[in-house]
Amino acid sequence: PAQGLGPRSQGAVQAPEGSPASSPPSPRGQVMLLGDSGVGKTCFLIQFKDGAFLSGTFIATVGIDFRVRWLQIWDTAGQERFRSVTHAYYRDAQALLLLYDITNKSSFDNIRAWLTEIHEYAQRDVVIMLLGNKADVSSERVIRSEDGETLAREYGVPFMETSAKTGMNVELAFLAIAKELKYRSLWQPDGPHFQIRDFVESQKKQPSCCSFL
Ligand SMILES: Nc1nc2c(ncn2[C@@H]2O[C@H](COP(=O)(O)OP(=O)(O)O)[C@@H](O)[C@H]2O)c(=O)[nH]1
Ligand SMILES: [Mg+2]
Repeated sequence: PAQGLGPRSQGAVQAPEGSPASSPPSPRGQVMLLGDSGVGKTCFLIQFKDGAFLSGTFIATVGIDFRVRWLQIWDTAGQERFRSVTHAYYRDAQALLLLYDITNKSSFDNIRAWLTEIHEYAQRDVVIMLLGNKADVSSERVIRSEDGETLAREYGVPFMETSAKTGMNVELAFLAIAKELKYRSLWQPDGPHFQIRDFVESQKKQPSCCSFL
């Protein structure tokens, strides 16, 4: 399994609205979490940062913003309605983690709208990863793993199912992004090759049961 970003030693930076504008400008890899309200974006970040899962809606309206090594990660909050993310945010992002909830069909159906928006406003070479979150709740699953895979293939983006609760594939998502951004920044014609989709496919874990539902 993938290891190595060591986020837990880093302090959190509280930023109202998760605004990138509140962070000092830097050459960091900027990573933004997107997806409908309730899909688990904030929990996903807290699991990565602290190794903890917080249930409930305590942080529903506040985004968090923190750094891990050279990644700067921010969360969108209160902007999850379609076309409500400030377009400047997209411009600054080098990578986007796009989440849906495998127990919520509309969050999955909205992924196409999110991708349309991303293609309109984000940097052309932005790294996108599609994540089907809450994979631990197999009893309430309404979106099959294959459906996520098919959609991801259609858009040419890597895909995994994740759980902000158990931590499944959470660190891997950031590790894959970090590797891809680093690879791009160091790219040389004869240099080593890195394919984010192959990396994710070779490292990702599957939910323990019922993924064929
Ligand atoms: N079972 C389970 N619940 C989750 C998971 N991720 C988030 N949740 C719950 O889903 C709700 C919304 O999570 P939150 O992070 O606030 O979503 P956000 O609006 O996208 O930031 C909360 O009640 C979380 O406890 C997960 O992976 N598994
Ligand atoms: Mg949130």
